[in-house]
Order: sequence, then structure tokens, then C-alpha cells
Amino acid sequence: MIKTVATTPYTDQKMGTAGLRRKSQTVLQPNYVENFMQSIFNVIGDLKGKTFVVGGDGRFYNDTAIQKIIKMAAANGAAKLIVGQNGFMSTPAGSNVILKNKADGGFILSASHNPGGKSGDFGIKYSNASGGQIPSSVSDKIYQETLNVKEYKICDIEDVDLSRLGTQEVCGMQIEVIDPVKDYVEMMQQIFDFAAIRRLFENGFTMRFDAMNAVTGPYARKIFEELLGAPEGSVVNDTPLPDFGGLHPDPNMVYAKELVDFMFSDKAADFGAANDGDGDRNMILGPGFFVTPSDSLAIITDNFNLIPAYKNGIYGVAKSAATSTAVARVAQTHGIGYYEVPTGWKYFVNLMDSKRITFCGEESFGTGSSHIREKDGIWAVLFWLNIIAATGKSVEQITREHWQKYGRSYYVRFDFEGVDTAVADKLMADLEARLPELPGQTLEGFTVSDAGAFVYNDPVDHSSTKNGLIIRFADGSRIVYRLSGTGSSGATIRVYLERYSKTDLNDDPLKMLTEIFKIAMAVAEIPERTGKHQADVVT
Ligand code: VG1
Ligand code: CO
Repeated sequence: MIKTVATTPYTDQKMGTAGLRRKSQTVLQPNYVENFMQSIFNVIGDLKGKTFVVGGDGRFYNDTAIQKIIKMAAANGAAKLIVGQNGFMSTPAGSNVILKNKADGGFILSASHNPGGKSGDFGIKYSNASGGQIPSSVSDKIYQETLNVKEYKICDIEDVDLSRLGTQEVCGMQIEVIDPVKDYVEMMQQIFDFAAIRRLFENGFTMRFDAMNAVTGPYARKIFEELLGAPEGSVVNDTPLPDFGGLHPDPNMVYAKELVDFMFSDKAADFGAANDGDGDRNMILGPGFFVTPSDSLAIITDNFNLIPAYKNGIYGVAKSAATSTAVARVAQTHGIGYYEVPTGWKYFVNLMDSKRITFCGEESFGTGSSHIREKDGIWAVLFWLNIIAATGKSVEQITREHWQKYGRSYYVRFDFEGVDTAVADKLMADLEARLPELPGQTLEGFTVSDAGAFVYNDPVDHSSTKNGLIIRFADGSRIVYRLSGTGSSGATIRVYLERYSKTDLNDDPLKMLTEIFKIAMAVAEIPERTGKHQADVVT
């Protein structure tokens, strides 16, 4: 039944910040998925005795790609695949299934927060036995392999029925189809105080969770409505659709517009939240109030003792360099470890495995803990609900009290999208070359204290990673520049701005960042080089 098929390499199968992400039309090319998967299998080497976890966020091509992966894993000699029913599994649930079953790795078919459908994006995230995505050293090897791959192995069999739970044998390999929600829900019940949150809803508390027609609908319905008793209809856009119903499943103020409009109307629920395509991102809202992901990480960390699973203490916390410094002040107050890593969840994995940190987060709406090795959207929502249940305070009250205690990091991210790749690369290179001239200069009233590339030296595997450029000012303000590694066409320049105030707690972030924005635009020559005077997306 095993066929060996000749193929020719593609030159664009390099993974980015989180796996391979391409236009669906690119992925539809002959052997595109086959080449990529065979390259991974070649780098792993012998698949004998190995078990992998497979699922996806249900987007267009999920069903086709998963059949290819099953048939190729079998042909390459894998012992077993654990597959989500109907091919569904969120990224955090997948990490849990890998860890729980001590699997050798896993594949989540998703382009995360990127739009789906025929004209959207498709992607594959690859994790190893840690439950987290592979380090760059491994993805570099896989990329080299994709440039040389000449043939792939596949079982010549009918498509496998993934609708029935249970174990079947296919081409000499075991396939166990599991309920992707069950294990995840059990894990959440072990972490949070479900009884307290249930009481909150019994007392009339209301919420709206927007699954954005992506993978978290079934998880959210089970947890929030069935188990915690949120009124029916609290979870919206809860049926995963191949094109996400046309939505851009990125839970931020721009793309989660339906939820934002609702939460800023007079009909708002007490609590609002959304997740992204594959369920690893979250947005937290109160009535007429938005919590920045950077503040959310700081607030979660400050309140660890309210949560059953963390009440005995946490090791430490880490954030990506681009994320605001709000959590640093919390770490200092609590005397816990604090780390700053490059953008991408994979950089947190060593810190969690070595018990240096328990919590971690990114400004891009990602928060999580060492319960798994991915960021976790529903976990973050439950964390907030648990804080609210334990304190009786509203989202806004919790956040404002946090600012009173620690001061406020005004923080906004500006994305310049669809920039020519060569222009973006040159902009970054030229900017880096100019940065050493900046310290000591005063621009728009702000004095630069230090400027340079962000370099992370991993304390565990001693690898060194350069990611982005940072300008720091004497008053604690910062500008971070980086190029996105998750897009599927052109370049996106991300500019992250932060300004700290201990006393001005109620200002408008954009207003507070007016001068810093001007400096950021001028120093990098963004208008001159890209023709853009405004960002395309502001979050
Ligand atoms: C973006 C975010 C980053 C996140 C990554 C994957 O990467 O900035 O924080 O880890 O997406 O998120 P980039 O390189 O485009 O800035 V997900 O939800 O796509 O797995
Ligand atoms: Co995601």
C-alpha cells in the first residue's frame, strides 16, 4: 500500500514565528503539504514507535491536509496518531494532548489569527515532545530539507473516517480519534475554581464570548454555558466554519468588531472575551473597557494567589521584548523571576521546563502558563472570571486598582502592512546602523538612554536570538520595531510604543504616545520609505 512519489522542492517553505503559513492558493499547489511533511519526517528520522497528535482549527483545507498527514505518517512508519474528532483541535488543547499522552510531537493545522478560506491563509504548526513548537535550530534543518526533498512516502488508501471516536488501524498505524474538548476541559477544572465562577453566574453575572466562527466554539460552549452556567447564547459565533464566516479571527479591537461594538453599547455584558482561529489568543473586555494584553499579563501575575492551581506560589514570569514592561513591576514586587524573550511562544518553553517561570505573555493577545507549552485563550478568560469571582470586582475596577498600585504603561502597537519585503528589510538594517547615534539625544522632549538590537541568550540551551530593535528613553518609554513572521505576503513592520506614568492613570493612550509615535516614524523614516503616514492597524 505504501507508495514513493517523486517530487520537486519548493523554495518558500521556511517556517516563521509560529509554523509555516501561506496563502491557501499556495498550499493548494501539487505536493506542497507532502513536501513539507516529508521534510519534517526526514529530519525526525526514524518514526518507528513514535506517536503524534494531529488536529486543526477547521479552516479551509484542514480536512484535506489532515488526510495527507495521516497517510504519510503511516507510510513513514509512525506507530500512532491521536487525532481530534473530525480533524478539530485547538492549539492549547493539542499541547495538552501531547503532554498527557507523552507523544513525540504534534501538528496543528492552522494559520492562527490569519483569515481562512480559499482566498485566506493555511498553515501548519509543528510541536515536539515538549508540547511546544520546535526551536529555530530544528526549523532551520527542516527548511534545508524542503529545499532538497525529492520524494515522499504515502499510503495509497481511502480517506480515514475521523467522525467516530475510538481506535482503528490504518496502513499498519494506529489512529485514535479523540474528543478534542474533553481532556482540555478536565485540565481547566483542575486549575480554576469552577464552583466560585458558577456562583458568579448564578448571581446574574453576564458574559459574551466570541469564538469568531473558529475552533474555540465547542470548548467555550462546554465550559462557559454547560459547566459554569453562563446563560445560553453567551457564546457567539460558536460554530467553526471553513472560512470563519468571513471574519478575521484575530481577537483585537479592530477585527473583533462585533464584540467590541456590543461591549461598548448600553447592552454590554459584565464581561466580554474573544479568542483567535486556533484558540491560543484572547481579548478581555469589560463594559466600555478594554484591557491591553500587556496589562492582562501583569494583572494575572499579580493575582496568582486567587487561583487554586497557583495559590502556593509561582516560579516567575516572562514576556516578549515587545510586550509592555507592566509585568516587570509586578515581578519585582513579588520577588519572582522575570525574563524577556523574543517574540514567539517557543522561547518560553525552556523557561517553563526548567521551572524558571510559571506565567508568560505577549502583547499580541497571548497569555498562558506552564500547564501547557502554548498560549491559551480560554485559560486567560477563565483566569479573569476566577479573579472576578474571588474579588467581586469588575474588569475595569481590577485594572484601575492595578494602575493605582503599579502605575500605568500606556501601550499601543502600530502595524504597517503590505510593505515591499526589500524596503522593509532595508529600513530595519539602516535603522539598526543608526541606533548607536541616538543615546543622549533629546527628541520631542524625550531623551534616549539606550538603543540597539534585542538579543536573547537562552539560559537553558545557550542559543542566541536577535529579534527586533529597541529604543529606550530616560523616563522608561520605549519603541520596539520588528518585522512580522506570520504574514503570507509582503512584509509587516510592527512598531510597539510604551510610555509609563506613575500618576497620570486616566489618559488616552494615543494621546500619551503622540510624541513617541512621531519619534518612531521619524527615526525609522517610515513615511519616506513606505509612503505610509499612518499605520494600517492600530491595536
Ligand atoms: C505574531 C505575534 C506573536 C505571536 C505569533 C503567533 O507574530 O506578534 O506575538 O507569537 O504571531 O501567534 P509576528 O511575527 O507576526 O509578530 V498565533 O496566535 O499565530 O500562534
Ligand atoms: Co493563534
